[in-house]
Amino acid sequence: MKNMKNMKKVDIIGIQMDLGASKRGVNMGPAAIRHADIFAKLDDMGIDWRDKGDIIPQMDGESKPGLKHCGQIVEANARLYSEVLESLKGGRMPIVLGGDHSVAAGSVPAAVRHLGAVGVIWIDAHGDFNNRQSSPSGNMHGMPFSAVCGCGPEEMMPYGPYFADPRHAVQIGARDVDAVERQRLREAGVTVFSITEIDRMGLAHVVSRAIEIAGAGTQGIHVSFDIDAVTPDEAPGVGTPVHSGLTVREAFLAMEMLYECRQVCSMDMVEVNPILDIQNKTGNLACELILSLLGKTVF
Ligand SMILES: [Mn+2]
Repeated sequence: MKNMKNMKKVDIIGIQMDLGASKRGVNMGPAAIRHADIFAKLDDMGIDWRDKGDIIPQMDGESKPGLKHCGQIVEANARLYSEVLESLKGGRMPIVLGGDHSVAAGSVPAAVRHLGAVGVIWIDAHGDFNNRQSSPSGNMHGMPFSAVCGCGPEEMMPYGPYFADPRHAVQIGARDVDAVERQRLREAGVTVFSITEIDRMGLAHVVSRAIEIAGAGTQGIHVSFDIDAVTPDEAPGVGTPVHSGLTVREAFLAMEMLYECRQVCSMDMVEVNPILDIQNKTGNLACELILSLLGKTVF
């Protein structure tokens, strides 16, 4: 493993993407997280941060059958890929503010390109493991986990074979997964800790297993956090809410354990939708979870 101990240099990269989702509004997610005073709080923690601004998708682009807004998503993700790669090369930890979850198809391959083998921990109510054929909607935010694991759609990964190995890919918090998607996750060899396993084994046990699976034999762990993993009573600003999710404390515990493992190389915080939120409750929570992953503790 490359030395990621005390990595206190952080780059914030926003991407105003909402073309992968069915509802508009997550393009304002980066602003919501910034308005939660993320930079003042990073200063308080003594973290050296840079704000690399927001990537804004182009106005027009191609759609393909089964891949809505494919052209714009792939083009914006290519810019995200370059930014994430540049940060990693400079020894800085990229934190990507989405945007819908399709942006992970730009960030994860950059981490793989830079570090070689990278484990992925995907914290989400959904599987995000569809491809063009299996997706019922054609919404590309339901496909990035599949894409970064090399299971398609190929259009989302134009950078070269910078895939995460599904044997080091872990899903945490699933509670709304299509039947075909479930089959695809199994066949790919992704480890899934659904909300039921979390209930049975406890979040701490699940996360320590996830760190073992994603971290053993890899050069780093990419954490992709979809805020809809958290129960919608606590995170109402999401486009695809699913009842009975992670509690806020479970989400913080996951972040604290991921900080302590010292293997996290990069992170996405996605799907904050300010239009659907209540007084930026979800934006504030997303901000605090990022800080927790960077080492903010309660005591
Ligand atoms: Mn997602």
